[in-house]
Amino acid sequence: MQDVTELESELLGRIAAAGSLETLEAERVAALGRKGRITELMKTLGGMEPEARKAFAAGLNQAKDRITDALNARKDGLSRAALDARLASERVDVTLPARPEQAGRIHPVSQVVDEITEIFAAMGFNIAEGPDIEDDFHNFTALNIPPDHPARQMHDTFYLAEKPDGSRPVLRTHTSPVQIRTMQAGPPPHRIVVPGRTYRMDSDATHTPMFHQIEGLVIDRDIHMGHLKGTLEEFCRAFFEVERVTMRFRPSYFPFTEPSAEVDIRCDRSGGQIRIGEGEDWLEILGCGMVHPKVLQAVGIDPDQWQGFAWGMGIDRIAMLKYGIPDLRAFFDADLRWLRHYGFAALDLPTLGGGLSR
Ligand code: 2NL
Repeated sequence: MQDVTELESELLGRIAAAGSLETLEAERVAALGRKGRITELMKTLGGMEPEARKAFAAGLNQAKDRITDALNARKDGLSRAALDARLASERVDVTLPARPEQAGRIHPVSQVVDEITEIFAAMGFNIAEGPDIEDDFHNFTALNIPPDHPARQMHDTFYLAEKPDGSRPVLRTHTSPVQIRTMQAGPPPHRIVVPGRTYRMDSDATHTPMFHQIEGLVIDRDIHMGHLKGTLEEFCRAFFEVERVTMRFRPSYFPFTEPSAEVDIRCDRSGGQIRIGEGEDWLEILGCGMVHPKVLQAVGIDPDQWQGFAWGMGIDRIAMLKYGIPDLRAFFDADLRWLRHYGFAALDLPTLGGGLSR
């Protein structure tokens, strides 16, 4: 029978020499596995005289413990070395400039969202976001949209599968549910802008089933339409990058505002392109109004103490207008040639000081 001390030093030598986790595992199986060399010696204990067995078992167990310790220590060392090697191979110098031919471009929709949020952030608004999948209360009921309103019809709204409680989630048809959630989450005053994706069952040359909206909401004491007009006028000047814009408020109707208005700005359409702030024509850019008392009541705000105004605009059409993009559907084709042409440089973030679209 092989001397245990001799076997131990042989096995320890093999463990120390194992150069990878795979060969180390093979050494473990060869020593301690079911047919391993230590295990085979253990099996001979049964046939020994009691005295001899006691002494041999003690030595064998100690050898086994030392081999187990050596295996674990070697495994730690090899794992650490493997991790170090992987980290070294994955090392990237993030300070290197991007290669221009590989740099991505900012989509015009993202650019316009960045511009608009920059303008309102500078006026003291917070930016709020919320889920694309909404429930009936946040998308409709809280906004004073009654059960028989056309917007709730199956052919206008994307309904998801019925839940166990019988309710049906919807893809939000506007970003207003985010304002509802914000008003539920904390007390007034509120000043927020909400950009995001919205969904309606509509698809033709000028409508896509997913489109982008940005809405704004102000709730405070003694808020009136003068605040609404001043805020939107300031926004238009900044967004269209002109000295003055002439605005026109036309009476309109939304279930969630009273009174409601649509806003047009002066423009010139002669010469095949639209110029903002001059000329004889009008361009509709957004809808707005004073928040309906029923909407305030739905979120537990007392309309006798607090008032507010809100507005909403479509981003996609405004982006086409501002940047002279002719075809809406190309927005969502992910065509790299289109993005290279109409996209914006990734690090040129729009700022009021540095210029929005330069
Ligand atoms: C449009 C018109 C509008 C609102 C959106 C709103 C939200 C709350 C309460 C009251 Cl929580 N109003 N949003 C108000 C007026 C118009 O959007 O033409 N959007 C594309």
